[in-house]
Amino acid sequence: MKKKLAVLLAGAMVMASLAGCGGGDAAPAETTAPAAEAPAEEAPAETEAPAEEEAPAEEEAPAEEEAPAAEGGTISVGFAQVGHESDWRAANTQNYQDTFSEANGYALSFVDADNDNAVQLEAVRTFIQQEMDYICIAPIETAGWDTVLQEAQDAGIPVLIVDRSVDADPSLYTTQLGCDMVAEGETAGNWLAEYLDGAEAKILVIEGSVGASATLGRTEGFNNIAASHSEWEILDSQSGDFTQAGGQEVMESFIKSYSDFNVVVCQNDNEAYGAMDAMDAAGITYGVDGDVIIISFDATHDGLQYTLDGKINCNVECNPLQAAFAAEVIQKLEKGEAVDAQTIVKDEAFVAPGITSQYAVTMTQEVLDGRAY
Ligand code: GYE
Repeated sequence: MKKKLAVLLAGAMVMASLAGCGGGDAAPAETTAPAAEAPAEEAPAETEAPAEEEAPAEEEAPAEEEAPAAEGGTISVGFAQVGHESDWRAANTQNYQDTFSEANGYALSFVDADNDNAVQLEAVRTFIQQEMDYICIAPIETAGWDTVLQEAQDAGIPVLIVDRSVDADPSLYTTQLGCDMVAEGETAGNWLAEYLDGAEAKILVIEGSVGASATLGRTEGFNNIAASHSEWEILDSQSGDFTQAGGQEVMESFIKSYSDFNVVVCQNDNEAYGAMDAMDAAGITYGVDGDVIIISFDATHDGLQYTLDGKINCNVECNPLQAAFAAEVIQKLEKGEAVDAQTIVKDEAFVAPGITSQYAVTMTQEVLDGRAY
């Protein structure tokens, strides 16, 4: 089914939802942001904003299997993915491919941009030319999106900004969904403050890819907490590009430059694996029984295994299973329903056995067994 729909961006609905992941908890958030109205062939009569619900305790995440298009046709979706830099990304890609399957009524065109902005922009322009019904973009960087988003809007194609965010005017896209990266950074900082309990910290940060909202947000959040700890010193902060090789390389250079540090913050699990390799090679001990505290992000299966083993002290989750939320948005738009401007996929944090925290769940084998990615 190929239909050109007018995207109506006027009538602002004021609601954003906080969607649960992991365990599937979900609760509408208070956040207010203008939302795009559902595309419709004719202007819908003033759509009533859904009533702001009380936070339901246990709302299920949207079902993985979405019904095919209302009119029985196939819905074409172009997905411009960041790349394949991490385990998180591999799980996210797999989840989109499983959810936007032919069996579920979709024709998914998938482009792996290999962390190259130009390739990603080109992919989106190709999707516009191909008159996709919907375009999903997991933006490599926050900057540089205005022109192409305007082109998509002019072509009447709804755009979902997924996983990461952009700094473009929200009226240029239909919705954004993903984890709250600033909150993740703050969780890491709050946990460290609780764990150190006033002790000094000499901190090295292995950041993610330059200009990515995941990097900017996690850095900002951690720094928000560090700002109120004069006993903490951030010695250095360098990009490891969200890869294991990048994490290892940055850690090797940190080890050459700094002889006195006791905290390494890795902005994803793969970087943490590289950093651990570099510390192993240099004879530096880490984790609950070591000299260096390791904080990581993502909480993928292997990252949680290291947390359970006490090698990573604290691992802040970012759930990659987000495609069901995108499918839910598309199904609503297909039915002419209004959608939320933003969906925040909820995170948890996990700490090694022996640590108890108000900010994180203590790892157990059971938690690890429940982690599919
Ligand atoms: O943390 C990292 C991936 O954008 C949240 O990108 C995502 C990040 C994730 O490469 O592993």
